[in-house]
Order: sequence, then C-alpha cells, then structure tokens
Amino acid sequence: MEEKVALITGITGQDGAYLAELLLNKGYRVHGVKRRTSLLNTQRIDHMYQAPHIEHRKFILHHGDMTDASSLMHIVQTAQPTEIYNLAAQSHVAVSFEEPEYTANSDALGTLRLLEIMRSLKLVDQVRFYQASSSELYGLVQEVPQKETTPFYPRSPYAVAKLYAYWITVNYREAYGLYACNGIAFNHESPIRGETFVTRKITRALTRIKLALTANTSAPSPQEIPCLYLGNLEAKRDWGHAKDYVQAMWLMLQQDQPEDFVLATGKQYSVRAFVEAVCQELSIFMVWQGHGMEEVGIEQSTGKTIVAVDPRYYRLTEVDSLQGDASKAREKLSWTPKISFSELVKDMVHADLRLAEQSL
Ligand code: NDP
Ligand code: GDR
Repeated sequence: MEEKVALITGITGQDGAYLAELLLNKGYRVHGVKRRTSLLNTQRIDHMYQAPHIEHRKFILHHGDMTDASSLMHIVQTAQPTEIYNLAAQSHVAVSFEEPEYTANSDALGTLRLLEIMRSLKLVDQVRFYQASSSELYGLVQEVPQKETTPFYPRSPYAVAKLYAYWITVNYREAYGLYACNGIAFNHESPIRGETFVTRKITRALTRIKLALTANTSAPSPQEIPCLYLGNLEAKRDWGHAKDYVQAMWLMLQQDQPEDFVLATGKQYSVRAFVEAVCQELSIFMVWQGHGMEEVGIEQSTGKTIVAVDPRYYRLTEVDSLQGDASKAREKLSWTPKISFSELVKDMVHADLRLAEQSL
C-alpha cells in the first residue's frame, strides 16, 4: 500500500503536536512547518524528533512561514504530501486586535497561499486539505446551538481572517474540485494548551496558588500567595479536549466526499464555572464577593484574594456564548468527543500541578 504522507502547518502548536502523534501512530510520514524563533519552540513535539541523519525518517520538520509563499512552495514540493492539515495561525483572539494585519496575512492569506500552491503544482487531484476553521466565525450568535448552516458574524480581526480562510477553502473545492474541508472547531484545550488562553491561564495560576497555600499553612503569610487576574467571567464556551478534535480532523480527510463539519461537545460552561471546577479539583475553598469589575474570589482559610477581575482582559467586541451542535460529525464521521469537561479539568490541573511542583 502507498505510504500516506501528511504535511502539518502549525505542528509546534497544541493541535499540531497531537495530530502528528496520531498520524505517526497510524503509520504516516509526517512533515511539519515550523517557524524560526530565537528560542526553541518545539517543546510539544520534541518526543517525536528524529535527527536528520536517520534514514527513512517518519518525522521531518521544515522551516517556513504562512506569510512566505516561496517557503511553503518549497516544502510542498519536497514533502509531496497526500494530506495537508493547515493548523498554523496567529490563533489568539485578543492579540488579533493588536496585530490585525499580521493576523490577516498569516490566517487568511496564508490559507490562500497553500491552496494556490496546490493549484499551481497541479496537485488538486492528489492532495486532501483540512482547514482549521473556528467557532469564532459565529461570533455574535444567530442561532443556538450553532451548526454548519448557522450564519456567521465574526467579532474580531482573527475571526474575520478565519472567515476568509473558510470561504476560500470552500471556493477551491467548488472551483477546482479539490478535496478540501473546514473543521469548524469549538474551543479545545489540554495540558499543552498555550499559556495565555483562559483555561490554561486558570490551571497554571490556581495550581501555583494551591502550592503557595499549602506552603503557608504552618506560618501563614498571605502576601506570598499570588492572584489570578481575569477578564469577562461570564463568557461561555463549549470546551472539549484537543485529543478528541485531532481525531475528527483526520476522519474528515478519509471520507468519500469533502464536507465541512462542526466539531463540538454540545455542552457549555462559563469562565467562572471553569475557575470553580479547578478550585474544586484542587480543594481550594474560594467564595466570590462583590460585583462586576469589583468582583473577587476570596480563599477562605487565609482571607486572601486569589482571583480578581482586570478590565485589560476584556475584549472590545466579545463573543459571549458559544455552544455547538456536532450532529453531522456524529452521523457522518461517527465522531463524538470522549473526554468530558471534568476529565479535561482533571487532566489540565494535574499536569500543571506537576509543573508547578517541578518549578519550586
Ligand atoms: P496554537 O496557537 O497552539 O498553534 C498555532 C501554530 O501556528 C503554532 O505552531 C505556531 O507556531 C504556528 N504559526 C503561527 N503563525 C504562523 C506563521 N505565520 N507561519 C507558520 N506557523 C505559524 O493553536 P492551536 O493548536 O490551538 O490551534 C490550531 C489551529 O486551529 C489554529 O489555526 C487555530 O486558529 C485553530 N482553532 C483552534 C481552536 C482551539 O480551541 N484550539 C478552535 C478552533 C480553531 P509557533 O509555535 O512558532 O508560535
Ligand atoms: P477564545 O479563547 O477567544 O474563545 O479563542 P480564550 O481562551 O482566549 O478566551 C475564551 C473566553 O474567556 C474570556 N476570558 C479570557 N480570555 C483570556 N485569554 N484571558 C483572560 O484573562 C480571560 N478572561 C476572560 C475571553 O474574553 C473569552 O470570552 C480560542 C482560540 O483557540 C481560537 O484560536 C479558537 O478559534 C477559538 O478558541 C475557538
């Protein structure tokens, strides 16, 4: 049987790392695009690394950038992939307000660059393409829960860039017959989630707070206990585990026909509920006090404020509430997320607790 070859952009990110692992286990040769950075950025994939002198390597990294068509062209020509997973993106919604042009260049035009390379190299019949689309497309939601037919209303430069990427993927499928699919993925997290996304920010901070509280029980000196600053506590998200979502990405490229799919758990929790779930898992006894911007979370044994609201983390245009309906993925791909919200919280909390202990 012919060897399957995958090219993953964004391989150094959360999803890229899990997807690479999944595909290597399935016997794929995996090529990944990584950016040159002044410090190493391969922590999530180092366990898969194979040195360049190894013959018939299964895991190969290439320097490249979504804003640099010539690097992408060279990588596609070298790797000769049968499947391309386009996961690279400036993926932080809040940062996209600060870097809107760069976000558009990498997330929107970057996708076009890959598609154009497939077209100009006459690969449209040989390569299957996955585009990492996002529930952020729904933004100001027009229907609850959101499914494939729900109208889009993006609310950030990130979401607008992803809207372009969504439609240009559809267009290349319709115009050139490319096997191309959008996975409209709702939030998915894990112990290797980027540290500035809200779930990981919460698990990192509260595990450190837990250790500080434990260290302080004999001689309480509450000033040493750090505080977690958050923005909108009422925002609601449909949070799943990244391991489940990369499975769906692969399934989408194994079908007879290319289609777009919502990937979601169907369950919704607020940022506040996530904080409470993490406190519960860590046996931190916290009560909320005050309202709005003045609201704080007080740790009961020390009376210390361990959670506070900082308006700097509020978004100019917020996405208040997302909840997906993944019935189509369930019916056509037989995909359902297996990892529950409480298992996700446990997984993240215990991984961050280990890291916090190591950093002491
Ligand atoms: P991450 O932010 O963890 O990873 C993004 C990856 O893209 C990193 O490897 C990053 O490299 C790379 N990257 C960023 N800019 C460029 C560029 N200009 N050229 C080349 N590579 C670049 O994101 P996730 O793994 O969480 O998400 C994967 C994809 O799925 C993204 O496109 C995201 O927008 C989308 N998505 C994610 C969801 C989620 O909940 N996780 C939900 C819906 C969509 P580096 O390591 O050097 O920064
Ligand atoms: P999101 O994820 O914007 O949904 O994008 P994020 O975790 O950044 O925010 C989720 C919600 O939490 C609120 N929030 C905070 N967010 C951050 N980052 N930091 C805070 O301190 C904070 N306090 C409250 C936010 O306002 C928001 O409502 C993620 C990314 O992975 C995208 O790439 C992906 O497309 C979408 O999920 C689906």
